[in-house]
Amino acid sequence: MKAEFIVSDMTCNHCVQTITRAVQTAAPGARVQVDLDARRVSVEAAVEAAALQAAIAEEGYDVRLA
Ligand SMILES: [Cu+2]
Repeated sequence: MKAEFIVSDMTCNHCVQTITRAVQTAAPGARVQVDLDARRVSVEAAVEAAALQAAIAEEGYDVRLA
């Protein structure tokens, strides 16, 4: 499954690390690609997009499907 998210308050590499870790905890083995300038997170994982979105939101980020 592939999912694209916009994380509007992802502003620095610390955010990128936090979000990447949250996604990989929710979906072990997930492939995560981040475009910090576009505030975009692309994930390939065997987990539903809603679960990934919830994992990112739980870290305090404003996340929506792209
Ligand atoms: Cu940050």
